[in-house]
Amino acid sequence: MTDTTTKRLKTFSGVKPSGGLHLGNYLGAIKRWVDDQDVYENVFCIVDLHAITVPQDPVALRQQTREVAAFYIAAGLNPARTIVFVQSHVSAHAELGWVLNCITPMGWLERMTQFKDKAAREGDNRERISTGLFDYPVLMASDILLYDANLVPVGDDQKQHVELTRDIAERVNRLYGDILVVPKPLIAETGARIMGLADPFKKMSKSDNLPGQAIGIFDKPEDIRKAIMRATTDSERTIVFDTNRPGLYNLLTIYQVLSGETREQIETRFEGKGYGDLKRTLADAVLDTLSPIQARCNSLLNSSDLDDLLRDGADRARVIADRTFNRVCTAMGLR
Ligand code: AQP
Repeated sequence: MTDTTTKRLKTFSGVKPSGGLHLGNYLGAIKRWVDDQDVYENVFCIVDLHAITVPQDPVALRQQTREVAAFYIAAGLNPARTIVFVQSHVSAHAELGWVLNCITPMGWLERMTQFKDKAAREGDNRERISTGLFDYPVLMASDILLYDANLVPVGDDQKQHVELTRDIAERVNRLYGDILVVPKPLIAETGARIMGLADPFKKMSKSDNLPGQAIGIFDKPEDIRKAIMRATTDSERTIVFDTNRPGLYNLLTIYQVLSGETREQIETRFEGKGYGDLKRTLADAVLDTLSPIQARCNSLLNSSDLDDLLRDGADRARVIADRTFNRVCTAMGLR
């Protein structure tokens, strides 16, 4: 379907409140949403229904949901221009999710690498894996399709799920007429896959408990500095962007996204210098970025304004989502 209601392209994306936000979430997703905020018409969500695909403590989930929302706004999303809301507050997400379940073949979900990775972590204990974890890419398709999003700004790990969303939308359009906008993933050239600091072969992730692996957005400055100073590198001497040196490459990539400098400028800056210099400069850059955001977050978390903003965001999102859901229901004979 071609959307003619607005001149600006529409975006939709979200973050799961499944644990502490980390630098990868910020650099791979949220920072880019903020940077491009005026280019697109945006809807950004805290996807709490995705978080419950693995067990969550209710008190912690509520707190994490508010933290993600506060972080969006503290990082620079302007709720007057951009719709920010919590997924479970708009019932059409789950409703369209069910309808799309009935259209999506199991085989498509069995091919999703993120499910295979997460299921593999449980080993033989398949009883512990929820149906929701298997099925969550369909709910993600519902999230995106409800807002007629043209573009989905995500990190590299979500690309396959956006491709699945395209397949689902195309199938619906083939079966029921041209009723859904087919979206595309929007993935940054730099920073779309921030790796762990301790093990740079694994992506930085909320659910990874390896000490020093992730930089938590709300970590104390001394802990952030310590994690960076202890980051795994190698025994070579030059500081250059080399994908065969994954620890160094990752640190330089983080610095590149934060500083906005080119690779050439960065290599020149660190010519003749050692890892200690690079790590100290990087730690300063991370703290310079995160400290003011943390301060703004803390004041939002202590205010009821945040809850009012989320209520307003859900009211605005609901109008759009219900319209799309009704369009699908009508086309399928459910109205
Ligand atoms: N390491 C990363 N580098 C760049 N981008 C990343 N994203 C996640 N990790 C990195 C992007 O952040 C957005 C929100 O991710 P999510 O909360 O939906 O879940 P995820 O991708 O599964 O992230 P985590 O942190 O690894 O969560 P857990 O451990 O709970 O599964 C997405 O755009 C994602 O691409």
